[in-house]
Amino acid sequence: MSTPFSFSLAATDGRARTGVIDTPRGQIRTPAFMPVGTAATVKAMLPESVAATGADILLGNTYHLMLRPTAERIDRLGGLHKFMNWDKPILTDSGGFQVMSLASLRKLTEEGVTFASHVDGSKHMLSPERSMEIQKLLGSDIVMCFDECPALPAEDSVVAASMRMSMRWAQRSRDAFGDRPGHALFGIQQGGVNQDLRGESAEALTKIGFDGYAVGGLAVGEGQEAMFGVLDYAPDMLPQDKPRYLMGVGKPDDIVGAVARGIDMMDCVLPSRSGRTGQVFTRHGVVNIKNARHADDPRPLDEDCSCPACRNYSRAYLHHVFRSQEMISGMLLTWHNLHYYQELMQGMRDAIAAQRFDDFVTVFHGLRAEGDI
Ligand code: PRF
Ligand code: ZN
Repeated sequence: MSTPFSFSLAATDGRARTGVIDTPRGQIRTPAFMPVGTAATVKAMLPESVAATGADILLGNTYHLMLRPTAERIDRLGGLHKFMNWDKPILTDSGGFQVMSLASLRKLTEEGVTFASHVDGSKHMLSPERSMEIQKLLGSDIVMCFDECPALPAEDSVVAASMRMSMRWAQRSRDAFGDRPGHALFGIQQGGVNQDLRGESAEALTKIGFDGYAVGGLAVGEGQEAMFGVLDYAPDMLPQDKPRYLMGVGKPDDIVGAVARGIDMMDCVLPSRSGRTGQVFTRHGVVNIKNARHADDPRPLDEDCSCPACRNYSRAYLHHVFRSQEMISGMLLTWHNLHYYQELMQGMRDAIAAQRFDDFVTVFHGLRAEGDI
């Protein structure tokens, strides 16, 4: 017996919200951070390790998986959850955004987009209908509408035309998705940094009706101040009783600022990618493990962190394996970074529930300002 997809708010504090999304594959505690598992793996992590960091949901990518190993093959093998050994919820992005950043020979029309694969140059097509079909073949729990996201800065006329096409694509996505109990379809608001266009987009999406609403088109070159400027009004344009997902964000202070402005879900490659480039997130700020000052340091990365990298290894060891390009380096640093992000989310959920989110934010910024890490 599968329970349908539903969202319940447990508490709010200012504009910050905490609650739970119920899905047939389990609960997603919000605010939620979704680690990125682009190619059916969170790089350098076993799925059980990702779960151990506290993640309730992963993000997968239509674009990468349609090219390799293909959605049809994943479907034949029993779906993405079974294929990658992750039985909790998976949200999949719809592909258009990745086509624009990764593929070549792109041709964008009202119908959709054709492009050449970044893997082998082969030609492919994505449209709202094809994206819905692929995300269904993957077995995605939360399906994203097919949209287009212009890079910023851009002229208002360009942003408006793109947003209006994305809204027509949102209707086509809704029609193609159909009725799939237990699976959710999220709309994606566009409109750049223009309040009127954000409002028009929110109205179009709300009229169509979705199980959740993403704020798309941010963190694409506008900077944190402009992004927060949009987040000061954009989430409130979307329905109160549905989850709001800020796509592709961000650094820890972006995440705290987004939650403060009413965002419930986020995803970003930063904690996993940085784990492989030696950038470590701690409550005191960013540590670069490559730095020679760690070579003789017997202390853990973060005294207060309970992850395996901090419990069992010194900074000297982590520095050594990073410099030696040993694979355990990416494994340990990714684990730490994902653990840090999930602990940040848990801290925010607890603080919102206890009505002390402002204090949480003050302490968060205070620790980072102390320096000397
Ligand atoms: N649309 C989709 N995926 C995305 C974005 C978007 O606007 C962004 C923007 N930050 C990241 N990923 N479909
Ligand atoms: Zn740690």
